[in-house]
Amino acid sequence: MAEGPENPNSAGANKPGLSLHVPEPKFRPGDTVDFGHVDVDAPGRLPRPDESCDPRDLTDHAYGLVRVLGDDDRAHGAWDPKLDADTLRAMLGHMAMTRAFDERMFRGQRQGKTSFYMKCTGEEATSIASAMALAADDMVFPSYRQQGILIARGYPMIEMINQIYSNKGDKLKGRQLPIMYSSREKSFFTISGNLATQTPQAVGWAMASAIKGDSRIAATWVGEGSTAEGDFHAACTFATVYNAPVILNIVNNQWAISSFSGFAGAERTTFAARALGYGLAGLRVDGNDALACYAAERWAANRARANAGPTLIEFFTYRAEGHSTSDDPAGYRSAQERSEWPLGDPVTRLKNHLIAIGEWDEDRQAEMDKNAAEKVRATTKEAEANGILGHGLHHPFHTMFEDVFEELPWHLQEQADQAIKEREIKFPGGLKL
Ligand SMILES: Cc1ncc(C[n+]2csc(CCOP(=O)(O)OP(=O)(O)O)c2C)c(N)n1
Ligand SMILES: [Mg+2]
Repeated sequence: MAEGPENPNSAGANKPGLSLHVPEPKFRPGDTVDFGHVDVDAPGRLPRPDESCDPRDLTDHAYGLVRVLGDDDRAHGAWDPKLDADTLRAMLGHMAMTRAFDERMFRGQRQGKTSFYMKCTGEEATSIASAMALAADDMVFPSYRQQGILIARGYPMIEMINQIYSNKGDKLKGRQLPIMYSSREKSFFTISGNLATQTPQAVGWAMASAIKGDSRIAATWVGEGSTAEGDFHAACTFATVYNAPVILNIVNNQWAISSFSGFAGAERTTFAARALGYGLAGLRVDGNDALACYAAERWAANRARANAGPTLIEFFTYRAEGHSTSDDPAGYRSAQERSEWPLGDPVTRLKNHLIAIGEWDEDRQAEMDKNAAEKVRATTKEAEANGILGHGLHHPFHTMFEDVFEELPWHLQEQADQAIKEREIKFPGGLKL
């Protein structure tokens, strides 16, 4: 068709100019924060459908919020997992330990003992309570903020610290960025820094488990920002097409470093509602309510184990601290957000619940916190004997060329020799390599 005013489809004459919407967070540094726009469901409002239900029966669950713990610190409604007091105390213990661990490792980075650390403050329930709802040998494909899973699964803390320090005790030989753990024994898949790659891997693993007639399911955790990656959508497609026994957990802590969740689509709909379009079961859950996190994950695990289908869970939470030790959130968001966040703190809420049901008190909490800090302190000391950043007690330099080929090919041998020579020039008589 010809260009020009005679063509009704051409640009120009009498047509409104198109405009693009660029999301902008509600609050910037210095702003007063009001979370009045955040819909917070009453605890116990949503029913708990049968695990084998049609995903279409979960529309309310994808837009609402599954909550159990009320402002009265009591458990409410059909999603109450009715855990015994010992299990609740164990859950609180893992959460307290994770918080103590994060505090110490963060300080260790500031002291120059490691180059990098990431805390999960405020998000502990999304990994710990959910991991406790799985079987110990279900395969997990976490992101970098689920250290709570390793703590809940009893992974030795010394191994975590050795990895963070990249020292001679580090089983991964310093080849992974600090905190990118891996444990075959704990069915904990190697963490990758390439966002969202773990999601199709989890689905693929779950498909293989089903093909083999195994009974183990897979679960993955991914940040809300990372759901904008194509990998996440490929994962959803494969999961729904093959009815893979998998749980896709989205941790919506509302920030992706300095980008707010709007850039991943949060202004338009909920992350749980993504499930509807794929025909996946979708649940949106109060991520700071440990009982709700446990109940939702158990529901999804039961569904997967019964071959009733995959589930996508959105844990609605808030990243209480910086993205990592390389980040300063004061530069891009209001400091008031943390205190104004309406869903509170997951550790405090679980503690208050245990107190409300007469199974805990402040003295025991203080003792628990003290013991956690002491265990972390002692283990840190033990790990430091294996070396910290820059003290030369790491794996020998040439090991970076090993473990790929059975025999080192000549060109890599050449590169290794050259690298070692350069290092000797740079640090004459210094580091033993
Ligand atoms: C493919 C890819 N793109 C970008 C990055 C850089 N990056 C690392 S973490 C991060 C933010 C991720 O945010 P989110 O998914 O919300 O997870 P959170 O950190 O909040 O747990 C970005 C952009 C990366 N590691 N990989
Ligand atoms: Mg995030």
